[in-house]
Amino acid sequence: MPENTSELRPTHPLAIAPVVAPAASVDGFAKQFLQNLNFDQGVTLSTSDVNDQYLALAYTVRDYLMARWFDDRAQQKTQQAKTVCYLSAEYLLGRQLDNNLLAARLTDIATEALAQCGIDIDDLRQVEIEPGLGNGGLGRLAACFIDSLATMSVPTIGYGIRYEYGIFRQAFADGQQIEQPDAWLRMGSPWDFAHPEAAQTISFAGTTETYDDDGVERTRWVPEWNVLAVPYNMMVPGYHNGRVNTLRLWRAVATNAFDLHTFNSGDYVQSVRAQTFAENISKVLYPEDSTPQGKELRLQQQYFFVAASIADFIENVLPGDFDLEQLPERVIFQLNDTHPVIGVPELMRVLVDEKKLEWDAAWAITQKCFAYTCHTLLPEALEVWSVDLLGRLLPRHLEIIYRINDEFLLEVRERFGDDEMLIRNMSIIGEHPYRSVRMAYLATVAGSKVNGVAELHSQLLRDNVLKDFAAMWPDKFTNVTNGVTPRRFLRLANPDLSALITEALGAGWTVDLERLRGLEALADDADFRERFAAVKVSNKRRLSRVLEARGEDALDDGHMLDVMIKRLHEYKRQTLKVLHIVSTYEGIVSGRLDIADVQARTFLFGAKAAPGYGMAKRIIHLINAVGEVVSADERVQGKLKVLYPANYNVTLAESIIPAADLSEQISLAGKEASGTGNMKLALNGALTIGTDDGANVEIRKLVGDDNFFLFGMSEPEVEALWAEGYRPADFYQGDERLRSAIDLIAAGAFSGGDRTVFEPLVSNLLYEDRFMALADFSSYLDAQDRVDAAYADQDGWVRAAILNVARSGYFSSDRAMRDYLERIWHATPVS
Ligand code: 26W
Repeated sequence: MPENTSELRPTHPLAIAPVVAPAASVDGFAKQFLQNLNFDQGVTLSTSDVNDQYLALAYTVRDYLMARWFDDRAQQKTQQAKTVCYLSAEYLLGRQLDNNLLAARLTDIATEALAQCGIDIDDLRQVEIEPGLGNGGLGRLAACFIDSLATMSVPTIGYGIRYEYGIFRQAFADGQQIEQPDAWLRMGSPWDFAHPEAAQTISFAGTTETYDDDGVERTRWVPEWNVLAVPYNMMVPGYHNGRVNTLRLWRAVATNAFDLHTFNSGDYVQSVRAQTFAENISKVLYPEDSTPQGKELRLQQQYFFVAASIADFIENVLPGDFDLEQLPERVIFQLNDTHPVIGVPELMRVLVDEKKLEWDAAWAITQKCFAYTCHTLLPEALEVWSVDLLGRLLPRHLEIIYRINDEFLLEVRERFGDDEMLIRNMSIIGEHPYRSVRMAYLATVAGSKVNGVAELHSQLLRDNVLKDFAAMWPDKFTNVTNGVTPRRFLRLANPDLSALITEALGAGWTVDLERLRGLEALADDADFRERFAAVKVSNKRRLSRVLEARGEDALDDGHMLDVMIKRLHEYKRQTLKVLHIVSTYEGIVSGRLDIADVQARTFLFGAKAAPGYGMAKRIIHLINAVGEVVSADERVQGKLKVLYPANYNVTLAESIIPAADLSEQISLAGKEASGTGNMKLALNGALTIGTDDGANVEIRKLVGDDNFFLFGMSEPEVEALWAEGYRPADFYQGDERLRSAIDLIAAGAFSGGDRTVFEPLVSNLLYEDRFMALADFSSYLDAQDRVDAAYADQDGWVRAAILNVARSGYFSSDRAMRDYLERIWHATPVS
């Protein structure tokens, strides 16, 4: 990029003056909006359509945040403060407009200014397509974390991938999931800024060679091909503190996009092959959220964004003459699961091969610069890459990993002697079923800290998954229980409850959620309970309108809203929820249950299944099939209703969560690392029915046993039953309710009498049931009876709901960030 070499110096007063935000007034906003509509969007108000108006509105909100963004980015370059670089392959951001309006205190001004232009801001809200750059928990957590870090004025750069296609759009055909591409960029993306001038060249494949460098033997990588990584910056505004951090997402572009010679030879397809090949890297998000497919493109994606991010930070954030020995003082790279861990050998390559540091010095720096968060307990979710693939795509990195492993195993031998079994178990290189690199082990060896995302999860990491490493480095292991941002999931999603809380406690809770404790006393205040209950009813009405606008059924007044919203996975046990619905239905139609005693319920599901996950897709089919029959059967007199709106995402969650009465957190104990939906629902006054799994344990401890419906085996009980040999059929035989429910499904009651449709699902339950839904069934149904009884006492229920809100302040992502800052990052907010 040519330097600006002219001798000219800015003299015009405006060129010298600092950039100032437009006037934060209705007039100022209207002026800026119309200016953007006319000059940026190129239309007049009268000829503009809602998309033009939405884009112009977005540009206008950006303009108000821009000045602070410039300052914060300039300060980032000059400051001495440590920067948190959050490396995540996923960011489930949700819609940006309202969050940015709220952060910049512009919501009322914008609403009025647009109204004076004859525009209802709510019409523009609906236009925004949420950037679905994530699968589920991990991606949404990253979004909550960067929101908190901005609100807490912590210098942060979120690094990730700007997928052209995000998580697929889910639709149902005959109750079965079908996937459609998520072309989220088609109507424009007003919230990000391309910076091709800061593009990084990312290399792949090729070979390595050693050479003599003034008597020092060095290695260089001779790559075969490369692509350009072009950064797109998104604003991450803090709440009411004026800070604006940056989310820097990388897009892949071909270095030589077009081969004119090949084109002129008439082979048009060949001439652009490089382009399509390169752009494939950031084309689409992998829709798996637990079972890595080990695809080469996925590894390309991981290396692509991590290599670009490390180069960007060293070249564009650090001052030119920065002494890399001091790197750990200036940055912490947080690994959001193992997906970015290839960054470890990449930093080593940069420090040793390019910056010519000694290996040991480079390793010391690298270990201090990385920390690793594990988000799963499922062995199949732990990524491994074959040495064949890694060696072919990143030959130099494999060499570096081998050396890291050799030195690590030497340390193991020194500490624990020549215990070959231990060496084989701890080696970063696994031998079976094929030689592979165990990315979680690499992250653990390289990371300064390793944390789980809930107390139980972190304990299981220490005791099981990474026990040998915890024995070797007990101090390296810690826990930081997840959190969620109260700005999006309470202040924005539930404005009525927010107003009620602010009236009672003042507005400080939005950035200090522990203040919700002040509501405890009001749980005994009948008037407050009444107003709290009224808010829940109005939230249900709002959800009903959202569902009807989507052509779905509305909610029935008087129904308890029983919500299960999360990715579809067998360990989360949506099947157990279906067995409860079928058992209640069977009880009513068989007369086993007196319908008068049955609490009217609407069961609302939201869940996407990874496209390649067959059993998960069958469970989706079963939910829709059961829903169809149960909701339409006269005999249940409308007392049971099943709703399953398609394409569950952040925007839909923001409508469902404030309306929920009951939060289903029913995973098999020891399988859900934490959960975050559980926190959002409790914060919005839903009561939880759940197992002692993940963060449920901490929610139950804080809200109190009386305000939580616990059921099922504990993790040790699960281990014990598994060890003694689990026979699901025994539980089928042992429980008449369970048998009747399963027999109904097996008989084809929900598939037009066709027994074959759900046979695979039924036989899996009876003969395998890896996640023990049958073992926990009776305890679950007993707990559901307790729920019915509790809900019948509305005053008691509302009291418990208020206590859930009051005692959930701990689950703020601000608190989680404070834990990371103190215990892992050793970084501080800047004034
Ligand atoms: C395909 C590879 C893969 C494997 C695991 C992709 C994505 C993952 C993620 C780690 C899965 C995930 O989202 N885990 C969830 O992370 C949340 C945030 O910490 C937790 O609250 C959930 O319990 C956990 O399932």
